[in-house]
This record gives sequence, C-alpha cells and structure tokens, in this order.
Amino acid sequence: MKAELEAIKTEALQALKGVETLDALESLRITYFGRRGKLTDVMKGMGKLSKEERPEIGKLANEVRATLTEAFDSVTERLHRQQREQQLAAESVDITLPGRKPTYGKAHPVMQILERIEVVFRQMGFDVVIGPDVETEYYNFDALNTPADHPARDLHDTFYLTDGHLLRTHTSPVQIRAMENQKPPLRIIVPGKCYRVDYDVSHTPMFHHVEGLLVDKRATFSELKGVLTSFARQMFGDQTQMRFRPHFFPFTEPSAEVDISCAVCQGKGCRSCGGTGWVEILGAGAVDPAVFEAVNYDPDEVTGFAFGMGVERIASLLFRIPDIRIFYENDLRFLRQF
Ligand code: 2U9
Repeated sequence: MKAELEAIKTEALQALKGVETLDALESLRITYFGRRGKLTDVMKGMGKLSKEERPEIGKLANEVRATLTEAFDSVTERLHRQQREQQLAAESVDITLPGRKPTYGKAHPVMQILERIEVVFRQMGFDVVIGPDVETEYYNFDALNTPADHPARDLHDTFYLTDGHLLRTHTSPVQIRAMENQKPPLRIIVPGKCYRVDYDVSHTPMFHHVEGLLVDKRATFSELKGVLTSFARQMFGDQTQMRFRPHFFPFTEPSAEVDISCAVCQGKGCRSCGGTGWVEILGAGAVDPAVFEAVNYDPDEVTGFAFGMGVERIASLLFRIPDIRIFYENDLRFLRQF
C-alpha cells in the first residue's frame, strides 16, 4: 500500500505537468480525488489494515493527499492566470488611435426662440409662470368667456380626455389660475405646450404659446401697444413697424391682431408676406370684464391687457421656414443648422 501511494503521487505529479486546460485539470482531479478516484480507493482500503500498519500508512496517505492538493491548486492558479492573460491580449485596445469626437446637443430651434422671448419680457418686469398641460373645460374655456357652442370646443379642434379633462388649447388657463391665487397687480408671461387638432404648413398638433397678462388699477391699451412694440423691435429689429387690426377673441374686448412690417422686403411687399408688406405675429386685447368676474376680480377696480403668440410662428419668421412641421420631424440635417 505504501508503494501504491508513492506510485499514485509520482504518477499524478507527472500527469499534472502536461495539463494545459481547466477541463483537462478537472478530469484529472476526478481520476485521483473523485468518488471512484485512485487516491479515494486507497483511502477506502485503510480499514483493512492491521492496527500496527494503520498509523504509518495513514500518515503517508495524508501527506500524499496534501501534496497532491497543493499541486492541483497551483496548477489551477496557473491556468486561471493564463486564461486571464489570453483574454486581456485578445481584448487589448490601441491607445494610439485618435479619440472619437463627442457630439454636442443643443437647444431645439423653437426653444432657442422661446428663451429669447422670455428674456425680452423678463426685462420688462414680467414673471414667468407655468401650469399643467392637462386641463379642465372650465379653465380652458368657461372661465375664459368662451361659450358652450364656440367652434374651438368642437371635437374636431380640441383633444378631449376622459372625465371632463382635455389637452389645453392655449396657455390661458394658467393665467386664470394665477389670478385665482393672487391679488392684482399682476404681470406675467406663460410659456408652454398647447394642443389642437390641426396639421398643415402653419399648424402642428402640439405647439408652443407664450401668453402675457398684465392687470393693474389702470392698465391701458396704449401700454399694451408699447409693450408689444418693444417686444417686436427687440425680436425683429429696430426698424420694425407695427399694425393693430381690430379682431375678436372671447377673452378680450376690444381685441386686435398685430402685424409687423415684413422683414424680408422691409414692407415693400414680397412672396413671403403675400405682397401685403405685413405679417401677423400675435393677438392681443383688453381683458374682458367677464373673465375678471370668473376669478373674483372687480372689473370696476382693475383693468388688464393680454396677448398671445405661437412660438413656432415667431421662429418660422425669424428662421424663414415656410413649413413649421419640419420642426418636429427630428431630421438632424435640419436641426443641426441652428
Ligand atoms: C386671460 C385673459 C386673456 C390671451 C390672448 C390672444 C389674444 C391671441 C393667439 C396666439 C396664437 C391665438 O393660437 S393663436 O393663433 N392668441 O391672439 N391671446 S389675447 O388672452 C388672455 C389670456 C388669459 C385670463
């Protein structure tokens, strides 16, 4: 048995030298240490030994087992190291290659114009207020003096949700909420997304409004004209001329549509202004007393003026884009130009 143990040791150590893979190592481990392994068999045979033989053979068996265990461990470590080195060599990167240029994002052209608009009004003392895109019929229409049979309320014009909710068609409901929450005087602009069922060269179902509201003891139409003229000249240039045309909105009375002299032809008349020399940029008016009543402001105590504009419209004039739908087609060849 002694000779057998020595032979197993020599044989196993020799075999280990030739092992090159972890799989081969595992099968060798089974050959010696497995349930039917050579060393296991010898250990099992110990029971048959005489009392005298047992201590000596037992000691030798333990030594052989310890030696082989250590040898197996060191081969395991060698093979793992080799495997790691091979993997690293295969994965190595060429650090002399030039780096990839990072691509920088920037503000969408409509947001660039919105930011400019905000700067102009902030500088005139307006606070920027925002509110929810999902509104109730009350805030979007009723409180704004818009009658139940008004065409804007039609299913074909407004996106209705469930439970009397809808996607706001303008940012005006935010001004109603602002007046409910604070006493006059008030000087705010409200930028934000709006939604209408509409799709052509000058309309997209989602678009942006900036609306303004000023309420004070005596806010006059001439102050409104001053504010809007200053705005238009800062956006479109010092030489910009203004024209106020009478119009109707449910929430303002009197109301006007506001044109500026065409920046393409300086008012001479060209294709982009339809030969008129004027282009429409916004609507405005004096706040209708019915709107003040809806928010418990006393129309005998305060007056106000309001205005509203489409940001895509302003952007399309400044960037000379004939079809605003291109703003939302996510074409990087278009967007990278701004
Ligand atoms: C309150 C009271 C009055 C906001 C106003 C307009 C005129 C206007 C246009 C912008 C582009 C319509 O979608 S559009 O074609 N808006 O012409 N908006 S006055 O008046 C308000 C708002 C809120 C409480």
